[in-house]
Amino acid sequence: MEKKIQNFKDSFNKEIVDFSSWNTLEGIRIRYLGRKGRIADLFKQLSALPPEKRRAPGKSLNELKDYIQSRISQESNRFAVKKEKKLPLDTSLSGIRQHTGKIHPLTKIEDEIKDIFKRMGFAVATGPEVETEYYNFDALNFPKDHPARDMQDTYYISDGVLLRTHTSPVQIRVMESQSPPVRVIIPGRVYRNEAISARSYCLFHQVEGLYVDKGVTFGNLKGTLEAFAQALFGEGVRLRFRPSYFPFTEPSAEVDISCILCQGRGCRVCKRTGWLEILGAGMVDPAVFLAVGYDPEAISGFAFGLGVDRIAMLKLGIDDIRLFFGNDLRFLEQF
Ligand code: 2NM
Repeated sequence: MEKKIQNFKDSFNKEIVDFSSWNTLEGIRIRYLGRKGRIADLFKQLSALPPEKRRAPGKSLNELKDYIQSRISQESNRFAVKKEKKLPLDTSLSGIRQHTGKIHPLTKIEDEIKDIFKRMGFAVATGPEVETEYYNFDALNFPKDHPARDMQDTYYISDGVLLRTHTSPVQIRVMESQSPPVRVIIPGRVYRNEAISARSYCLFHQVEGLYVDKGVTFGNLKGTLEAFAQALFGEGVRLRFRPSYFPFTEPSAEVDISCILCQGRGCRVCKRTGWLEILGAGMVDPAVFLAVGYDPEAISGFAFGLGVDRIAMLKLGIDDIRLFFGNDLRFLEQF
């Protein structure tokens, strides 16, 4: 019995030295340690011996089993390392794609708009998206019964606290904190309870501007907006001012640019008018200056507001505003 055990150990040692692949290592394991392998066979022979003769060979057999197990796991570890090191580089395999982050199309257009006004000397200010009714409406000369204040149209957080419907409250905050001259733009998210469709969403992005100083005129407003529109849409773009009404400006205007898709000839996007409405603007109402403690007899100013989402849709050829908020890479990767 002891002799058999020693013979198996010798033959095992010979086999384990020159195995050449996983298959033969696994073959060796099965041959020696398998359920019907040589070790199992020896255990069977052992149990055939009378109990008093089992002790010594039993001990040797268990030692052999442990030895074989540890040698096999040693070799299999070494073989795994060898395999890793020796694998040739397969240059025909496709690589592991690194997804690079991108700037969101809305952010891109907002950055372009900000850069143009910065070059004209405007500072950039921001403020809270959760506002008080005072900053969002009262200080901006919205009468108490104005439809925009309706519970149906504005998201109220609690009594007198709401999600801002425009970035104009930040203009109030800026004017409260400094005296003229003021030359500032305010980009940011705003919220309105609209029926959601391809053209309107419950949140969108604005850039509003404010310029207050001695002797600021409507002519200054026209020149500023024309320079802005030509920088954003190209030298050839023309502007059209239509009389309008806003509570915080008097006089007020809606501002159109000549259609950037058909150059004003008339197409589907401009609904055959040749014009696209992109801005609201006007001369700041004296009531707003009084609310922030400015003297409307001493200074004047203009203000304007534009929707970043709509301009981004026009410039990038996007036909559904909801795509901006879907967080869908198939859309976002295109810009
Ligand atoms: C617009 C259109 C016209 C505006 C006015 C003011 C303020 F604070 F000076 F009164 N902020 N924003 C304004 C004026 C905004 O957006 C379509």
